[in-house]
Amino acid sequence: MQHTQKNERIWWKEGIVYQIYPRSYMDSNGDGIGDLPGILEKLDYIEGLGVDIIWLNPVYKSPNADMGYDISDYYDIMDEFGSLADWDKLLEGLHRRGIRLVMDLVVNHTSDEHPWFIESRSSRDNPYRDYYIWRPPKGGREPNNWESHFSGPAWTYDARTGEYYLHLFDTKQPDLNWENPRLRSDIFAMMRWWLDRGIDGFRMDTINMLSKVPGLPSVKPEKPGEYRPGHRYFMNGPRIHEFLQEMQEKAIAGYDAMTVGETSMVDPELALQYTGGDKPEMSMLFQFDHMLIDRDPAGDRMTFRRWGLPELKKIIENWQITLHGRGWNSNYLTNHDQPRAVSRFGNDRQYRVEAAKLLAVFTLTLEGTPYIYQGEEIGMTNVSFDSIDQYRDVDTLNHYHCAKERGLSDVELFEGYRRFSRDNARTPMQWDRTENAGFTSGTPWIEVNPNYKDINVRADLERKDSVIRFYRQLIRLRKSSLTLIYGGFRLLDRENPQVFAYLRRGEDLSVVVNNDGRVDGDYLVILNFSDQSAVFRTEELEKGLAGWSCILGNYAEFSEYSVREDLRPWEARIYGRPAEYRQKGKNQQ
Ligand code: TEU
Ligand code: CA
Repeated sequence: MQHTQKNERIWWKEGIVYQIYPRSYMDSNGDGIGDLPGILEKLDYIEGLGVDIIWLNPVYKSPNADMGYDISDYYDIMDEFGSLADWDKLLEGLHRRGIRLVMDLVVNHTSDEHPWFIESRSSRDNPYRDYYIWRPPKGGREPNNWESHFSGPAWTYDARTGEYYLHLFDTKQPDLNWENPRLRSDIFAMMRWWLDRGIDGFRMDTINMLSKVPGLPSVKPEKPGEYRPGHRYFMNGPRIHEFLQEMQEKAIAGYDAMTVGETSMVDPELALQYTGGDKPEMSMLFQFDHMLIDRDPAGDRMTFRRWGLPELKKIIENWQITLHGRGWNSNYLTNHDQPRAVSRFGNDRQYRVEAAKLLAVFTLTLEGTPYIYQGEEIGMTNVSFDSIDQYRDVDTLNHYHCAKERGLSDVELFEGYRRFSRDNARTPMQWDRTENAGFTSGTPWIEVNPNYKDINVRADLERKDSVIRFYRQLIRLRKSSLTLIYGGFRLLDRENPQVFAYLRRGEDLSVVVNNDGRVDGDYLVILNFSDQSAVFRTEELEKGLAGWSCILGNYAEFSEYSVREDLRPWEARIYGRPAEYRQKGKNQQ
């Protein structure tokens, strides 16, 4: 059923996802922390957006070393967020509105406060010892030279049993040992427990890191005291396909559920194996190529690199074309780990509103499931903190402490954090212009972006050129069109450094459509990704317009039948033409 995937119309291909980071969405009780009752208060708002699926970041019991990605009980809700009863109400409220719920699945690691780890570390012969990855010291040091994603060594020594445990992330996030069949079956049982409770799928955290190369080799060349990313020894590791197929078989099969894997270091060919093979291992995945476009490969995760629009086009084209009809894309420009989209890919000053809308057009007119991250729908921006005390994210804090040891100055470090810190996306949702943006009546766990008086849901709705209303319009347009969801993608004017333009073609849908008399037309999307006006010419339109007319644009005035005038800064236009014109065009040729 859900995993014959190829060529089939399925709800998770046609749905639009809205991601909620609960800690920062809405605080209902004044403790400064967003919570489930807070989300419940906003259900009408969410429904009003027209989205179909909610992805909720982790809400399980957690000491919050990594904001919920360190789970101490998979079967309960963290105290700050509420109770299981609140969660049931949320699910019920969403389902009543026809909105599905996808939960985060964090199974590469647990918290060190999870009972399994407490048992595991208690003695070498504890039955849970093998749920985690323990190794004896090597020459008095770590078992290998892998570096944690959050800086420093990926191993922590535990004096009680005289061994090290592996943690690819924080020291409070020990990696689970997926080689152990008992661990796997406990995880699958937990997944079924949530599915039986009524959820509609999982977003699978760092899912392609589960299988580590046996022997856990060091990265060469080794230098004492130096730690290096061990990616080649655990990304898409030797047993990953086997583990994921087993997961589909033992946890997902039999449920009408979607899965989206968070998979960095995956190219489109590998994505086909994950999402489109004979035994699909997930419905779709998050690829990272466009998330790396502005990072310096010679630097670290906080170092910027200049990039040009043709690079972005190449990445998107590669994914659109390779997966068409063979796998399934997901389209996102930001999430809780990434900078705000409008600050990163757009303009968050003079043209903020135009750029936010342009990026909306981009996300919602590609093939693949679109993801909207909370606040993106009003064009929220990065935050400009200037003291390390204002940051909360373990990733930024660890980076800071390690960099300070190496003698780097605050000035250079903060430039990186203002651009790349994950806290940029984690400042509270901006609801209105009252104190703390209407997020909390108490002290927020992380400061509200000081621009909340101008940028907030209420103010946006009051504007004539509202970003949010533009999103709603676009969402309606997307849902009304099989071409926008399933149509073929053709890049135009590849080298144009300012304009990203493409066709979505109804004649090559990636799915077989029942003959219900609906024939869908074509779309032409033209996006000026720059602060200057731009020229764009295409034969498609030059040839006497051939039925094209402009159906949506992000400037108040646009001329319906022409692209002959220049595009204004960050201008986005969608042209459409009915299927008959395509047929006519063909007959004439
Ligand atoms: O992120 C995994 C991941 O690869 C991140 O380290 C990402 O590359 C980085 O944040 C970009 O700066 C997932 C979760 O989304 C993240 O919030 C967790 O911290 C992490 O897993 C550990 O569970
Ligand atoms: Ca609260």
